[in-house]
Amino acid sequence: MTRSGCSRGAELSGASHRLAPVFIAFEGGDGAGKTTQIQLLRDRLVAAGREVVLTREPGGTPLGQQIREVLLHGDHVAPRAEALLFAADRAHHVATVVRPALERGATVLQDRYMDSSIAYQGAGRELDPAEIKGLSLWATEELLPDLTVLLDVTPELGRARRGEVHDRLEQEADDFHARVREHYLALAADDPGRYLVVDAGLPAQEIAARVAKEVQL
Ligand code: T5A
Repeated sequence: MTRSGCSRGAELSGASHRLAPVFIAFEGGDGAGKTTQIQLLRDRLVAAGREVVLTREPGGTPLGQQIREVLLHGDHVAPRAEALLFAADRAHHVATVVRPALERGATVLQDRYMDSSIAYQGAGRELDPAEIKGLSLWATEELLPDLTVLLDVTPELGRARRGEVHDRLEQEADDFHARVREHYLALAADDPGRYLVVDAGLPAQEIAARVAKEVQL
């Protein structure tokens, strides 16, 4: 049990998902294909009769949409303020959307979660990743996903897929995105039982089949 009484959702200890995962986060660099994969998995889960909540960070709540606008499309935000705003979005999102969904037995598919902050603000902005992780753990009362699908994308492929319009984070140089990628891979290597790492350059249906197998569909 987590502190909020969710029946699943891994504890801080990082338990691996021996049961079918119900809180699944999708992570990866910009343009990795998260949105595509979440929709494919949602279709399979719904066909299997499961209630699915599809959500995202930043911006999974009305308050979060305002924070998203500031973070992605506003003027310069100092790095520590940026980290706090992502954490504030996460705290409100988990409290009002994610935990209630898990408590009623829904499967939550989430486009980005705390690993995005650890990789982008911790490694990308070169703040301390451990401090950024601590901030998100506090914000979420230590709710970890059962499974994190990491779509591993090179900065070059991500840039090629993103198209012309770039938000504040996407505009960062390739070395920023290279640090993000390396840190994501390090997070997965540290806790292999809770991650599925897939080459984002594979065909979408092949990735979807690997994810479905991991989710026991
Ligand atoms: N951020 C976020 C932080 O810095 N800290 C945080 O704590 C959090 C939560 C969010 C930004 O905020 C940052 C990270 C991000 O920079 P966003 O608008 O949510 O920005 O954007 P992204 O999450 O980066 O999502 P994108 O829409 O850019 O990419 P996706 O969802 O990963 O990719 P998707 O599925 O939209 O696909 C992109 C294109 O590639 C094609 C698709 O058809 C699409 O055209 N595609 C494939 N093509 C070939 N093969 C495949 N396998 C393909 N999969 C998808």
